[in-house]
Amino acid sequence: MSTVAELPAGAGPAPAEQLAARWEEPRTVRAWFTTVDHKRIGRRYLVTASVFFGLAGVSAILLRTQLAGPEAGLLSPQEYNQLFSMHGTAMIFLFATPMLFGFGNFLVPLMIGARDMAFPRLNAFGYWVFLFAGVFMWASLPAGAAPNGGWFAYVPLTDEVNSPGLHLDVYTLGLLFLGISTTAGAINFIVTALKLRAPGMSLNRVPIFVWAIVATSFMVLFALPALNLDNGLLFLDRRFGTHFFDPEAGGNVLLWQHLFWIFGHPDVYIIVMPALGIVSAVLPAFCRRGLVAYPLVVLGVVSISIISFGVWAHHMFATGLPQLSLSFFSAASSIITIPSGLQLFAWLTTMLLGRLVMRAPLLFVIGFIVTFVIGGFTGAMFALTAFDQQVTDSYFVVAHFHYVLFGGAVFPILAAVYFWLPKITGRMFSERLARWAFWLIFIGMNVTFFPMHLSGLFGMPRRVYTYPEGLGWDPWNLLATLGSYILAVGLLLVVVGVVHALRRGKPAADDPWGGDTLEWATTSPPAPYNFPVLPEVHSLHPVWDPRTAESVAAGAPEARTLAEGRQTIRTSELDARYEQPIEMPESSLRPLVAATGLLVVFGGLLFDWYWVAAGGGLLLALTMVGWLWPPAEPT
Ligand code: HEM
Ligand SMILES: [Cu+2]
Repeated sequence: MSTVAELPAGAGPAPAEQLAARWEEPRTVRAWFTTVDHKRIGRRYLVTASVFFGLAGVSAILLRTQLAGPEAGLLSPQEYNQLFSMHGTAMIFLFATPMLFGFGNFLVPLMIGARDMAFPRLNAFGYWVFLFAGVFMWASLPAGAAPNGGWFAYVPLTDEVNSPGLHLDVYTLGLLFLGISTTAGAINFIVTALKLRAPGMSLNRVPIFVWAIVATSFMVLFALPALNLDNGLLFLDRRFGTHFFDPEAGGNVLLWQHLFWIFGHPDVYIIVMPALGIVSAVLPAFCRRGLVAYPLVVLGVVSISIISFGVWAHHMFATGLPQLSLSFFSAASSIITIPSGLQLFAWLTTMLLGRLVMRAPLLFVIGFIVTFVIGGFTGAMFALTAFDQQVTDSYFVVAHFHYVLFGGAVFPILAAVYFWLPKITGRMFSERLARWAFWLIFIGMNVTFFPMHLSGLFGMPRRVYTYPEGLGWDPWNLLATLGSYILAVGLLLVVVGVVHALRRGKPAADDPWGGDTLEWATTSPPAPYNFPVLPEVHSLHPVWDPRTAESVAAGAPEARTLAEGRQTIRTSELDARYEQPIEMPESSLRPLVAATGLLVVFGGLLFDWYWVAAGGGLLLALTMVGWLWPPAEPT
């Protein structure tokens, strides 16, 4: 395996200094607000999403404490409703996707050998919008006005008659606000991955993680409009008396559910897909071989992203759909196990054929495989309509989706935290702390969620703030609550491990795991310009290929050093043939100002201050004019 320390030397000191002058940011407060560096923005996504995870986790601990025994009085029904709704909404929208987008942000430009995302200012804008939308939603909780209709907010429960107050307006507006960030991020990923790949990185040499982020981004672009439409219509119904969801006036209640799940089912894969991409990135490094069946795995990724748009009604089996629809959606839902199984077998075979190096990231990947398979198994049970109708809205469902989401997202995310921590921070972590964290999380997770299968089969409905004694649910609930405490300790140990690494960690090598993708071909942490010389790619495993090191050695052409300006290379979409250098924007305050304008818009809408909202819109519009104004001719 090539060590990569010698890579920067190739450029010689002069270009490296020139590059630093063009890319480095001063350490000032202003620079903190104006940065467009994808690595800083990626880190911020990771930290912010982790904080939201913490808040949603504390909410969950409160829920579990309330449910530890029958007839407990820790939380009122109103508080319970807000807490479980915020827990679910935040875990899905404010943690899982932003966290994975954070890794995408940090890693995609590095993995494809570019100097930044295609639209760096849009990237910064996306982060600020995410931050503001998250604060917008969480701030409603201490105010007693948090969403309280569950994470999928079904009408008529959530219309203005049945749910007065601001609760659901925070939900609809908060998600519309956040959706702007997610959409911007998705467009940015797609353009970046299609146009900025290093010369020679043809589509069949794109790392699986990048494939996964791109597939996810396409899914976001097709799925999110359905959710936005839903929330827009509900906002109009509640605020302006339209009747989209009101059957008495010719509206349709099920319309909400259809639109929600046309978004909602693909969203499960929007969360899980990048996580699967993480697994495919981590495994090769610890199996000491490339991933088995790369083309099939890519095929799996792409076909999941398509099929998952055709299964949404499996969330609506209990609503009285016609028999033909039931059969269709039941069959379609079963089919999706094929591409998922394909990936599973590719990982297992990679492990069987490789030489396993048991380090913390691999442990989390194995934890993922075990839990995700259990979640997938109960999922296949739900695909059968008859079974679904027995357990719908019971704790069996809560058990199932936590196996899928905790198993399918949190374990891979933790694998990613440990795997890329050395690259992101330049520090190694304590393996011992990481192992303790793994075992506590793995055991805690199973002790929390496995018993819910049983309480569910014994008839316990979800979303109840308490239950009477003697229904056979008590021991399982107590066990689940104890499990959640173990889990919490394990998760805290992850935080301790990261802080410990930052304070005490040994400096990390450029490629501590022997990874095969280009982020390992630069320093840990990477310089602001990522690569002194943009590499040329000749295979699927560029870092294992000596030709990559040659391509950046002394004498590399100026066309790939680009030290003259703030530039990166544009290449063709399919074959990544060299097209031309493109100029990248400087840091700017406009993304933050534009996001602030949006915050004012949504705040104004929330409180009925429409003039304030209009003022925010004006600020946004003026900022955009300045943003899009053609730059002065270079001198
Ligand atoms: C950190 C450990 C976690 C614990 C202890 C936990 C616990 C809970 C509990 C007690 C409920 C409420 C059940 C009810 O009353 O019906 C719940 C609901 C939910 N959880 Fe979690 N959870 C955790 C992690 C996660 C994660 C990582 C995700 C997703 C990425 C997630 C997504 C959800 C969703 C979507 C709901 C449904 C909310 C609703 O009914 O509208 N949870 N969880
Ligand atoms: Cu689904």
